Amino acid sequence: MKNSKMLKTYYFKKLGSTNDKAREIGNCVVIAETQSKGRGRFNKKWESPKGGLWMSISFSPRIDNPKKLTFITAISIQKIIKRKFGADTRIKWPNDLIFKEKKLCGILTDAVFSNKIKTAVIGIGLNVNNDLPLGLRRKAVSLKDITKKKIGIKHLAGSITKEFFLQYRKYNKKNKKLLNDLKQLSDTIGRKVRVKTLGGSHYGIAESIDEDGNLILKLKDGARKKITEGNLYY
Ligand code: BT5
Repeated sequence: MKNSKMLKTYYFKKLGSTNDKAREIGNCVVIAETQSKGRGRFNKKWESPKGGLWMSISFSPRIDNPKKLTFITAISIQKIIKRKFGADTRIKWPNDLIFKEKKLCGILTDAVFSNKIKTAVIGIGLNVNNDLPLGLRRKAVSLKDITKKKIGIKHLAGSITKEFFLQYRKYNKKNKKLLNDLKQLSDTIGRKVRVKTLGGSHYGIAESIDEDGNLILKLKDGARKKITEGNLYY
């Protein structure tokens, strides 16, 4: 499945999580007005009030690394936001789109593995016309805040899906190009960061992203540490 035109889009008023529904239906796009169990990585809560874009794309990719599907999605949304609204967003490793230090969009790629990925579900949480809960206002932002305009959600979702498949085809066999483009748009490379992983916290300079999409941290003593996943704090 490579063509967005082949995917049917399903709209719901309310769901637990669009990722779960998209996995259940398969080969589709699912959009919900609100989610009661919207989730981020490590089962963190994703706030999904009315007015935001909460969507998932489910398909069988040829790319067998979920991180890379997340990167392609982030690059696609970055491009759409630049093209439509003139706003420059940057990509915070591994799955956020940031505007002026605030989180505009988060991506959660769930993959069902065999020895290659069988099905991937790419969940996109993009703050559009929605208000943000008080607790998030210092660190999150919406397109409404940026553009001062109300934005058509369905149309935006269509543009994102189309752009995603365009970029997916472009990067399908071009790993180097994907990582180079990602680095160009990276908000993370060069920054002093703290990474909280299951194994503990690590401090260092985010030096690079390796060919598998891992973050390479340069530690105080000059040694390199490969970070496969974790929460990043600047
Ligand atoms: C993410 O996780 O950023 C991935 C979010 C993916 C959400 C989409 S919505 C459609 C689909 N269906 C789902 O159930 N999920 C996907 P992570 O990097 O772990 O970030 C989670 C953190 O982001 C939370 O702990 C909060 O601090 C913050 N957060 C929660 N809701 C937010 C929001 N609406 N806008 C900005 N930040 C938010």
